[in-house]
Amino acid sequence: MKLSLLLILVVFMSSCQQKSTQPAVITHPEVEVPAFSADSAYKFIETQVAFGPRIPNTKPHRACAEYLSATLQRYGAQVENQNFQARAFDGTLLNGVNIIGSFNPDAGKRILLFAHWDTRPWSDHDPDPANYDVPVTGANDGASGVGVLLEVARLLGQHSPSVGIDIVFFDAEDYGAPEGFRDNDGHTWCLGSQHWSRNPHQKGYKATYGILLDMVGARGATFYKEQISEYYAPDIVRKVWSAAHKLGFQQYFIDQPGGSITDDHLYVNKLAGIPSINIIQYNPNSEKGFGDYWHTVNDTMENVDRGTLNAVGSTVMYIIYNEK
Ligand code: AHN
Ligand code: ZN
Repeated sequence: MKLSLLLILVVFMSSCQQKSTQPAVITHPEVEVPAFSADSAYKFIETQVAFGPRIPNTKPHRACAEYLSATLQRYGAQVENQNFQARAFDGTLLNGVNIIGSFNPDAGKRILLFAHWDTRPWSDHDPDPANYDVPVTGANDGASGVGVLLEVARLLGQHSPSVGIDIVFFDAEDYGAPEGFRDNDGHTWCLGSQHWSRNPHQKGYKATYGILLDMVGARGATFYKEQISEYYAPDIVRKVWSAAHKLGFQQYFIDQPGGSITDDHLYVNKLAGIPSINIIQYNPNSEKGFGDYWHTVNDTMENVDRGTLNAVGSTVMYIIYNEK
């Protein structure tokens, strides 16, 4: 009798003690973020490059569009191909297609992720003028952003996030007038995003915010805080850069102001009214700003690095799966 009483007392006391060591505040457990595969993203980039330059009005362009929309569909997205025509700076009528893949189409809260999928018809920043008429291969400028987002799409198909996600691949971003062209009004770039921002795929389409990925795969790339992003969506810039730092990617995501770059996010901000940021390789302290390969014949697979893809892809995944 005495012994059992003692036992009960000991058990009672130890259970009390255990309780008192529990934290007073219940901390939220970390959410599960599916692992981004840089290998997979790399392959998505290779596949795009293998079509040849993705220049509007060409066969490789049409074949790649088919591939992108079929791949989004395969991963469970609701896909819409938005065909449009736009007049280029030189008078060419471009037949473009914006490709939209929606996950959780009925969710009210939506995040927009976008990248351009076309490639530039000219290497007009090549050090050798003989290469000016050579199309850009666009491993980084074009295929990298799309490659990262296709890998995100693959993971979204396997693990549904709490929010809705719309992935948009914009066409005809890179058909802009070369420097010094007579009619260069600065709005000759981003023709696909200009069209979509004026005519979204759904009437009154809104997203809480948007993230543009442009040139996110080069070896040694750095991402400074782009200034149009800082103007329209400073809290999204802060959120993305601090997520990247938390994940250990501070050598890629630099906590300093970058350039002010006319890109697809400008029109998504200005015309569609969706606060959007641009993760883009642009170093304001370097002579060219963009990477050395930019708009040259060297924008090839040799320049693409899995470490950079991983930094960007893992950061985007972290952002998506931490949204409620
Ligand atoms: C301008 O050079 C005006 N904008 C750069 C946007 C761009 C071109 N991104 C990739 N290629
Ligand atoms: Zn370009």
